[in-house]
Amino acid sequence: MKKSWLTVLAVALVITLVALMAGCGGKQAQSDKGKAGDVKLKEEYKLTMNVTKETKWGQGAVKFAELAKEYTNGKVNIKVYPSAMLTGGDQMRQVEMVQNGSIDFMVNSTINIAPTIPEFDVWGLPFMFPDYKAVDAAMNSPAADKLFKALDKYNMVGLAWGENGFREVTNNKRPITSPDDMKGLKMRVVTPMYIDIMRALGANAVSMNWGEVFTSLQQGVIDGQENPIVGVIIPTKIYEVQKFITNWHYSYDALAVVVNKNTWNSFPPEIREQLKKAAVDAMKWQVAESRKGLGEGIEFLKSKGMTVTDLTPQQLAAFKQATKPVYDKYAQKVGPEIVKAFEEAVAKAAKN
Ligand code: X2X
Repeated sequence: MKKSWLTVLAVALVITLVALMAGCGGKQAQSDKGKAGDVKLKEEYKLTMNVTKETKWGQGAVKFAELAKEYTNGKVNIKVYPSAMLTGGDQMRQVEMVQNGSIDFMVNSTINIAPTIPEFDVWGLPFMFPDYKAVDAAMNSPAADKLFKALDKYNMVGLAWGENGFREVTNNKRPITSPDDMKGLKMRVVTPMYIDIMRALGANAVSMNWGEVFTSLQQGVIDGQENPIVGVIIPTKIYEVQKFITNWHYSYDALAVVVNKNTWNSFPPEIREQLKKAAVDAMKWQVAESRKGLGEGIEFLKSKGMTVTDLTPQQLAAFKQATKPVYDKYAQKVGPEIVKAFEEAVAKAAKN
């Protein structure tokens, strides 16, 4: 009698345990399924950028896609579309497409964003940043967050900052050491602020999509262009069609990883966190990469027959002075509060 009671008890215990375990497992499976069900993840998320995957910018975008996949355990699959191919090469339209959700993500230069969101011109204001220290101070300060707040009004979310780099000027006519040397040169630029800068220096500004630049330089339709050395000029072989380069650091070009707000809101918090981390980690790597090998890069350009010109502080001052009215004009468009926050970050960096 005693024995059978014990047996019944043991059997009941086992049944209870099995039921409990099954219950737990069931719940676990259910919650996993629930998550996947809520997410309604797309098979593929589109990411646009203006350049090829060989550029430092392009490598950063590829890295972001890789880390996004890794950190979300394969749930978020981002496909990188280079050379503004989703907008038929129209580099400025990429912003509009991310804004309206036709494209989910972009890793874009602030230059291409500024015509839509004027605040973004703050990065490129002529001679705003003397060096990387000043750039980093601004990038890691609440000043930069103000720009991501501006994105919100345009149905987009900013995830991280990257770097296209300091833009240096190349041309086929002569070495540039003073604003006078710029007179009459047909210079390809992208946006109104850069057109104004080139005009202030006496150059003939031509607005043109990046995709047409190499051939236009080759055919002599334009005399020159401006872009970062390590990030763009070397990987896109601009040295093959340009003879002179001047390191004038006249304008800094940041990159932003941006996502359409509806796409962003469709992700559960856990995935948002993972994607944010993927963007921050990828861009940290990208910024370091785009600063590597400048010395060797300059030697390489020389070996390819380019004349490389460095400027004295006095020579630089002449360019700064000539472009000051453009700085003031676009500081107004950016908005005094953001410009002040950036200037303060730069000033603080100079003191440290
Ligand atoms: O068009 C350019 O010069 C480039 C590649 O730097 C940008 O997209 C801003």
